[in-house]
Parts: sequence; structure tokens; C-alpha cells
Amino acid sequence: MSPPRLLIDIHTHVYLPRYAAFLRSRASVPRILTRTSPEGRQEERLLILDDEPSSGRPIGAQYWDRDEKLKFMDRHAIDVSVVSSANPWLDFLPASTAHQLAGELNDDLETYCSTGPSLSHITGVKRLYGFGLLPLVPEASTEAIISTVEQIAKLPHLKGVIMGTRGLGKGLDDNALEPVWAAIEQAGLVVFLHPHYGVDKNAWGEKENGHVLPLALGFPFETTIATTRLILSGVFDRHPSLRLLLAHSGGALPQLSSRLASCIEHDPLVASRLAHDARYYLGKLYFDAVAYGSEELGFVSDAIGRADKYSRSGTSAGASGVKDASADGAEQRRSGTRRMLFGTDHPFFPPLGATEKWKSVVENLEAIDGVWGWSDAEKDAVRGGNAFALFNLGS
Ligand code: 5CU
Repeated sequence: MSPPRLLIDIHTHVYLPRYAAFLRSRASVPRILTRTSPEGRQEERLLILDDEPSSGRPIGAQYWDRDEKLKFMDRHAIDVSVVSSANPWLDFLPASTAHQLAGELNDDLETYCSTGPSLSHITGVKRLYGFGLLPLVPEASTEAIISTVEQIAKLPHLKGVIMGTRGLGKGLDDNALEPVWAAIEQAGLVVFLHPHYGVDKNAWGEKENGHVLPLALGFPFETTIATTRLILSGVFDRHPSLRLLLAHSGGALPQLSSRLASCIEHDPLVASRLAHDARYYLGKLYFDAVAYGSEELGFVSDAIGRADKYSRSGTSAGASGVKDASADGAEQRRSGTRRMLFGTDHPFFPPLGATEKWKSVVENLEAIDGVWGWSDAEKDAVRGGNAFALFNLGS
């Protein structure tokens, strides 16, 4: 049976009230501060990035209030949202605080989803689901992290975990994370990999470019590096059922994947560690469709869709280790679309003026609609069918 036609937002954030209160109690970044605005009003400001101006940016109810999330969804005809805590999660906390807060916030998010509305036209499907949080910080014990994975797995409306790129402080290729990947794989949770730190700020030069370079380039480069390190560590060979969803369409990874494959091929140490050509692993990943352009989405689906050609298992691999292309270009593109999922990044990127719809959302929807070569069914899948299947929302 084909999945129902739904618009499902898998990249949408919240600072749950408990987390917002915690940020208000802090005197250093990340924090929420109250100040007197130039017009003399009391207003709250959010400071999460190390290098943002000390006045931060405006923050309001759209960051924590469920009714605001639902209003936003209604305004954009979004049926279902899979909501995740926004960065920087628990990264900055000592291990015991992170463990306790993770447990409390996971329970809060379950309540946020379970006590929310259901879809009126499909029995048993809620409008809100969530990604839980793990206490991934230096000094965290494996037991604490695994017990939190187990907690999330038991919460029926939490379908995965959102994760930054630092792991326990040494990145996601840290051997100490091995039992964590195993537990997540075993629990069937989806990992939503999301950036926060960007790359070395010296790369941005001295001109005042606001948030443009860290957000447009730093965030996706961070995801590119973290995912590449995961691939190089062999995590996907050891955990073939691990499901990882990449923010911002995987950053530059699709564009750089053949170069990555070539560099590995020329480095015997790394090449001997991996069971497959690097391009094969793209087909094991999921990508949000938060890329704002049709050409980029088409390119990503092509890069994902050819992954099977690069499997080294089976018999048809030639001397290069690459299988004969059995699928034509159209079939490749089709199979790539099965791993792409609509997202908005709400409440970030709000419109600058008063508009009914958010430009950032409209652009992402128009991008899906305009991809050359995607059929109507494939566009529907990216808009919601793939998320419905990945998160098993019909069960
Ligand atoms: O504007 C930003 O800083 C952000 C952020 O921090 N996290 C996110 O998901 N999108 C935009």
C-alpha cells in the first residue's frame, strides 16, 4: 500500500520550556538574556554561537510554544513535524547535569508530542513526533548514554535522537562511541546529525558578513567533515542497519564523494579499513531536502542513487571494484529520492518582514517541486512519504 500524501517536516526545532529556563539561568553562552531594546521595551535575546554579537538575536514564543509550532505548521500546510531540540543541546554541560537534563527533556518532548493533536484524516497518526537527546559530553559514562537510548526507545513518540558532531569531545569516529552506535542501531532509532560549531573562524576573514559564512558554509562543512570521519572509521560496515539523517542535504559530501573515494583509493591504510568504495556509503544515509534549490536537490539524489554501483559485495564488481552500471540514470535518480526528506529549519530563518508564509519554507517546497526528472510520486515521497516510512508513523 502506498503511504498517504502528507507534508512532513523532519528538520524543525524547539527549545523546550525547561531548556529555555535553563538557558535563562546562565551567565555565559549559550544563554537567553533579557535587555532593554532601543525602543525601551524589555526583550529576550538568544546567544548560542561563540562568535555572535553579544546582543544575540531576537527570541520569542515560536522557539518554545507548541501552539506557535502548530500555527506555523497550519500556515504552511505541514501535516506532521518530527521536532528536535535546537543546538547546542547538552554539549556544554558536565556529565551528570547532561544525563539528568537529557532524561527530563526526553520526557518533556514525549509529552509535547503525545498530548498534541492527531491528524484528522489518518487514524493513529499524531501531528508531532520527536528526536530525543543523549548526554553526549566528555566524561559521560557509556552506561548513562545507553540508558538514555533505552529511555528514548520506550517513548512511543520519539523516533530518533538528534546529535551534534563532537560526540564525547573527540568527534564521531571515537572508538568510545562504538557501544552507543550498537545501542542506537539495536533500538531502531534514527540519528539526526546536525551542526553547531562550524569551522575555524579564521577562515572567514575580517569583513563583517554577519551570520552568512558560518551558517551557509560553516554548518554544512562541519556536517561534511563529521560524516566523512564516520565513514572512514568503518561505522557503517560494523553497523549496517544504522540510520543516519544528515542536516542541510549532507553539506558538501555529495559533491565531494568521488574525490573522497579517489583519495581513499590512493591511501592503502584507509582503503584497507573499508569494505566498500566511499560512494557506496552515501546510499546508506538519509538527507534532508533543506538545500533551497532544485538543481542541488537533483544533484544530491543522483549522488545517492548511484551508491549501489560502488558496493564491493556480490559478483559484478570489476577490476576497479566498481559494479557495472545496471541502473540507468533515471532509475538511479529515483532510488536517490527515496532517501531525501522535506524540512524547514523552523524557527530559524524567520521572514524579515510581515508575510503570511516564510520564504525559507516556500523556497524549499518550490525546490522539490522544480527538480528536473523527479516524477510526481517521487516529489510526494520527498515531501512526506519517505518520512512516513523512515519513522514508521503508520504503526
Ligand atoms: O541561525 C542559526 O544559528 C541556526 C542554528 O543555530 N541552528 C539551526 O538549526 N539553524 C540555524
